[in-house]
This record gives sequence, C-alpha cells and structure tokens, in this order.
Amino acid sequence: MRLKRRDFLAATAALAAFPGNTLAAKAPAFHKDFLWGASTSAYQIEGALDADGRGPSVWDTFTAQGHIQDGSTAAQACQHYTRYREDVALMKAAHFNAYRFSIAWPRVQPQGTGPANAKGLDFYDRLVDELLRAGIRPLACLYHWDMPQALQDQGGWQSRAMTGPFADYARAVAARLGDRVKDWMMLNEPNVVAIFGHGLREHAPGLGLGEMGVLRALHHQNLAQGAALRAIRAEHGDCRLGTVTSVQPCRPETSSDADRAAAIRWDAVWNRVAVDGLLRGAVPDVLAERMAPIIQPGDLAAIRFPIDLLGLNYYSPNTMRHAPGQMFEVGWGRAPTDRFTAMGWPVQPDGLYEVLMEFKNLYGNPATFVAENGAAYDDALSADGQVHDPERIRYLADHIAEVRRALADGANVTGYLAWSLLDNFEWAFGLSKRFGLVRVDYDSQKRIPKDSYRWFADFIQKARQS
Ligand code: GCO
Repeated sequence: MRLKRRDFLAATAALAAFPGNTLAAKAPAFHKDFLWGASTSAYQIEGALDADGRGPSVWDTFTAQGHIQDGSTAAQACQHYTRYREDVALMKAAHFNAYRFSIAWPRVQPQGTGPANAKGLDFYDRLVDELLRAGIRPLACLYHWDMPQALQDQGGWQSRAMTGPFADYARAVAARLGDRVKDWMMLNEPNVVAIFGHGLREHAPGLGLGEMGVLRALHHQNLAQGAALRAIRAEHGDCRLGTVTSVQPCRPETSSDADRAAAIRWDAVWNRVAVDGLLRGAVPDVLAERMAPIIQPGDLAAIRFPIDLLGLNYYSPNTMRHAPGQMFEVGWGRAPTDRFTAMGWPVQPDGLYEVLMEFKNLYGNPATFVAENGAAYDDALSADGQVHDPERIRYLADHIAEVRRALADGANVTGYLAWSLLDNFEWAFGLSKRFGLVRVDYDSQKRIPKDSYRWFADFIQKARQS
C-alpha cells in the first residue's frame, strides 16, 4: 500500500491530540542537517531468503533448529526485497533524511568468501538509488548478525580467521556502492552478538560457551571491524566510517558492594570491550586478565581506528545484581520504574542522556548518532482500521527530549533513527513483537502507518524546517 497524501494530511491534522506533542512545538533546538529517520536490518525485513543466489546464514540455521518462540520464520518477514519502493515512499512521506539498513553478507558472498554475487548486490544497488531519489541519505551497515553459515562452520566469531573474509566482504560491497553510499557502519551490536549468541544460547549461533565465548566473539569482531575499516578507507577517502553498538548504562540494583562490582563488570562486557577497543585501543581493567590469552601482539593497535561517526543503540539501562553461578557472576535485577515495554524492558529515558554525555565527557566528544531507539508494544488494530499507539509516541518523545537535552549540554549528536520503520522479525521472538512505526499485516503484507508514524513525521517536518 502506498500512503495516500490525503490520509497523511488528515492524520497530521489530528496530531495536536497526541501525548508528547508539546515537544514537537519546541522542535527548533535541532540543527537543520540533523539526521532523522529509522533503522532496519536485512534479515528482519527482507524475506526472499532463497532469491538470487543468497546462501544460508546462522539465523536460518537457528530458526530451523526450532529456537524461534512463536514458531515463525523470516522467510517472508516484510517482503522488503520486493516491496522496498513502497517502504522508501513511507520514509519519504515521513520526511526522513536518513535511513540505516544492513547488507546481508550471505547475499553478497553466499559461502562467505569468494567473488561477489552480483545479483545479491543488485538489490542494494536498487535500494540505494531509490533512497537517493527520495532525498534520503543511505547509512549502510555491513553486519547485522547474518553470518554466512559456511563461515560459522569454520568457527565464526570464535575464530580469528574471520578477519580476512570480513574485510574482503567490506571491500566488495564498498566497490559496488561506494560511489553513492557515503556512510558505512561496520557492525551492529557486537556485544549483543557475543553475549546472546556465543555466551548464551538465546540468539544465533546459539553456542552457549559462557564467559570466554563472549570475550572471544567480542575480540574477533573488533579485529574484523578494524580490518574492514582500513579496507574501505584505503579505497574510499570521501566517506564517513563508523560502527554501531548498543550502549546501556549499567546500574547496580542496590548499593551493596557486590551489586556495584557486578555493574562494573557488566559495563566492561556490555559497553567497554567494543567502545574502548575501537576508540582507545584498550581493554577494560576488570577483564584484562581474562582476555590476555586471546589477545595477540598488535591486536589492540589493529582494533583502534579514528572513525568519523559512532552509532549508538539505546533502549534502556541495565540494572545489574551480583549473581553467583551466572556468566560474569552477574544477573539482571529489577529496574526502579513501573514503565515497561512489551519486551519487559524498563523505560528510563534519562539513560540516553547519560550515554550521550558520557561520549562527550569521557571520549572526546566524537560525532555520534542514535542509531536505534524505540519500543515494542502490544499494538492492536482498532475498529477504525488504525493503530493507536500512544505509549510508543510517549516513548519516542521522551527519548528525543533527552537527545535535545544532551545537545543543549554540548554532546556532538548528529542524528536520531528510530527502531524501526516496520514491524519485523524480532529475532528469537519471531514476528510476535512489534517495534514498527508502521504496522505490517504479515498475511496481506499491507502497511498500516501507526499514530506514532504520523507523530514522528510531523515532528521531523517541524524540526527540519526550523
Ligand atoms: C538489537 C538489534 C535490532 C533489534 C532491536 C529490538 O538491538 O537487538 O539491533 O535488530 O531488533 O534492537 O530488539
């Protein structure tokens, strides 16, 4: 479905009634070229898993092993592979000037190595052209979790040997798209991949290797990222290079020494290995001994890179407690709030301010952007055929207000991308959790813009006019 201009205007007129809309009235605080839009990832929206020579990824395997809670698969997802024009039209109608998507490694190199599959790259070529025609800046992310299964069979991120293949893949994609894509993100959330896919069994590849599995996966992704950054930089001097990670403040559940120490350990694992590796070539003190056996001479220099842009994904803080017997002797505690999303994640917008200010105060104020922020709620389709999602509007408004507060206090924030444009395949939760600004009816593939979409569109329009 294409969004009809008439519907859009009617909806915009009704905006004054929405909670959080007083914020829109104050929009002028944002700079004109601030990036506004949404993020998605290939596996979560594209479908077409067998099209044009794509090879299997770890998520195909994990799904086939029966690990998806609602029994769904990503075989169709949002059929974005064939409906991308309609999706770009939705972005354009919402006044986006930026969009982060990911490129599926198994489309480009079905076995993870070897010559690029031109047909797989053709899709991204078409998508990029469509975005540029719509006046939307494409921010391409090279790795949003879909490791080719053939490389997983050789050890995946447990192995240092992924560095060369990842750099080759990066080179091949940039060679094809680098004339038009000027913002390249290497990885998405290496910490989440390492913790949930390698330490635990909750995400693909579901290895359950515990602490050392986490640290190896983190270190090897850091190395691969360093090599890919250098590979692209060598051939494309005119682009902005960066990466995306999830940064969540780690707060102790209580003021006990044990909980405080747990929060520091979890902060090291969740936030610092990726960030300090990239920005400082350093390993957090509390993990130095554990990581020593996996770090080889020269590694830290190879990981450090002067990036141009750092994408931060923020959903909520981590409230941590001492938990003997668990990985890193850490467990999740209860956050001090009664606001939770349908994921059970606490809503604590001040954590976003904390993260943004931390980059200003501790890391020399690099250019950052919020690469993901959003919420799943149990949206319902109302009798009027619409999705009224005031909680999502409130979530977005509250977090954008924190971005604005950080900007006012000097943080170098250059954009805000919501997660996500469309309801999509939420990993191990399958299709059951809806994060979209636009509802997707998975049977008919009809796109139904939610109230939050209209709210965000109106907000962006005002912010960009100011
Ligand atoms: C992540 C990923 C996204 C998720 C989103 C909601 O942060 O886990 O980048 O792919 O879908 O964050 O969980």
